Amino acid sequence: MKGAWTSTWVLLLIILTSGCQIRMDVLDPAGGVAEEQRHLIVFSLVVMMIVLVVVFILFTKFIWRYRENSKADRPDHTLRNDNKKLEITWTVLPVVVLGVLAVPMLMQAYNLETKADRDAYRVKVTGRQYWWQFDYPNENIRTSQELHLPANEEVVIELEASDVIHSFWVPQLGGKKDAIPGETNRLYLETGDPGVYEGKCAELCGAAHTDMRFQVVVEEEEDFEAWSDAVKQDITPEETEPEEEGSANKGERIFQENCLACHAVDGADTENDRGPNLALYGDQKKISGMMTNDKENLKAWLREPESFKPSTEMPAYDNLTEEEMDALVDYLHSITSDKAEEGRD
Ligand code: HEC
Ligand SMILES: [Cu+2]
Repeated sequence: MKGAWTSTWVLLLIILTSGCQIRMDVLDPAGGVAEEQRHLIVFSLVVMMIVLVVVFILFTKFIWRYRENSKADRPDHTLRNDNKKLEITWTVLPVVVLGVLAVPMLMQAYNLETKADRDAYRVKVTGRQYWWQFDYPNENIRTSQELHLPANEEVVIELEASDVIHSFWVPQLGGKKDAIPGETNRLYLETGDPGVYEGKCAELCGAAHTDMRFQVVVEEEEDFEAWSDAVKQDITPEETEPEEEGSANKGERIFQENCLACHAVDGADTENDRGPNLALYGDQKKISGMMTNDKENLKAWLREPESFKPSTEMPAYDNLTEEEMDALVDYLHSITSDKAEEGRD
């Protein structure tokens, strides 16, 4: 018995603590669509609670009334269906309840599908094992893992996949939708106030599916424009003489020798896209959508990406010396929008 209590407590502790690490809260909407969806959730919950309460009251009443030794009338124990009124009531009532639930839901689903054909701000999102690629046709740029969107804007996400089926889901912005290879699905969303919202793949797609996370950065129009301008710029560490080559310079060289085949760094939709586009990587909040983008984590990621994302295509660079690794990380972290502005004047 003691063991049972202990495991209950441990389970409770796991449940209570695990939810707090990454916030993906459906009931805390940050945009119009998610808000309507919360109304639907609350509405269905209320309807279902009413049904539940009525059933419980009747249940308790009957248990009490026909308890052992009670003097209640028990005319006949065989089941007979001769009470027309009751028969009709419990056939019609569930149909009415289902109708009450279905009508607003179908209306909203229809409404969202119609809005997805609107002339809203468009982003093409491609799901790939196990990361996300974002193409912005208006801005003519490409980024990965961090989706930037202007605040208070209608957005249509055009969903595609390059390998298997994934599913795009940002709970605080609205519902989820599948990204299917060879097809384009449209998902209508509305952004609200600026903020950073967590997203996740919601369709089992392979060994690292659980960590196929991404962030959505919603920002004011002018910040969004400044960001997209910065992505377009070619940011290189300041030139130094070879004998006093700075760490970031050295890192850039290592990067060009080892990584350029899979990673672009300039936000362009180039051919070398087997890995995420690392445009403005120094500003990116997380590594691979899942851990803080600091020096130690980035080194750990480059040395052994498989330990974070099993079966990822990203090779392990455990052959680099500590100094080379530092240089590489310094370089990646030097690609920031601050540098882009310096470069402009
Ligand atoms: C064979 C192609 C390939 C090569 C070569 C490669 N990578 Fe990657 N890289 C990937 C893929 C694929 C991912 C996506 C992993 C994931 O998140 O699922 C990735 C992810 C990353 C990320 C995380 C991106 C993010 O959004 O946080 C970094 C940083 C990175 N690579 C740096 C490097 C560096 C530095 C090198 C060279 C030393 C390199 N990569 C070489 C394929 C490659
Ligand atoms: Cu996926």
